[in-house]
Amino acid sequence: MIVQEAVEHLELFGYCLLEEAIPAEQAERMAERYFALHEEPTNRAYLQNPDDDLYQTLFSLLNLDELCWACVAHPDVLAIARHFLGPDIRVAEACSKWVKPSAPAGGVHTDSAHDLPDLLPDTPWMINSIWMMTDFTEEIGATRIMPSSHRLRRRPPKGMNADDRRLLPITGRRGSVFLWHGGVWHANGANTTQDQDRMALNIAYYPPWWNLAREGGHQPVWPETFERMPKELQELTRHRVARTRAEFYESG
Ligand SMILES: O=C(O)CCC(=O)C(=O)O
Ligand SMILES: [Fe+2]
Repeated sequence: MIVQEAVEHLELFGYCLLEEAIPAEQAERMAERYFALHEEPTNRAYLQNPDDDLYQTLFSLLNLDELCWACVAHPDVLAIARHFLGPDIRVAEACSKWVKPSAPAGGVHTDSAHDLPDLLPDTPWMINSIWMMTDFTEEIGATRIMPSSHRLRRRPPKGMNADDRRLLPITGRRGSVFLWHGGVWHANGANTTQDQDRMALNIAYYPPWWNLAREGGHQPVWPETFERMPKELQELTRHRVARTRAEFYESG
């Protein structure tokens, strides 16, 4: 899908899919690396919820892994995000999301909307993305999205389940990426397989007026990481360089 088509699809349906945006072999290497990083005891501090074994989010990936850098700065993804958020976009966090066999579905939600008004803003406040590091099938826990729900500008009704038939599983081959508007209703699907693991790379883009300190768990870019980054990645992350979360997010 070319960028213009993807932009139109996202505008209308709240999401778009870029198939095989990186080679499958590259995604396989990344998946392998992320499974290992999740198992590393020293990385436990960066897990969103260390008590949830079946659905794991590992923050601080920009520091822990250089393989994700090419995805974060992928030209087509940046062009789509900039269309909605303006030229000076910022990357808030890159994290990996492992859905293990037997993991239940997540709750249906909008993103980064917890302290926004009931009538959600007309202006997009976030474009989120997920890279499929393993093939995404319905059974493995592909993300489910309700098309066009961002146009309602409200949160999903209480009690809406991820298996609601109005939600569409976003499936594709490893190496594909999909993007969505923060206001679209979505959830991770259940992994109903016995032996297949779902691995995703999740990267969130925000406009310059967004307060990046609002999200719990996000980690800063370490100065030594920042120094090694290519210029374009520095442009995207220069607003949150610090050694610890406290130093940056809890100082003001
Ligand atoms: O893991 C998933 O499929 C969904 C993750 C999600 O809701 C998010 O990154 O905002
Ligand atoms: Fe989400």
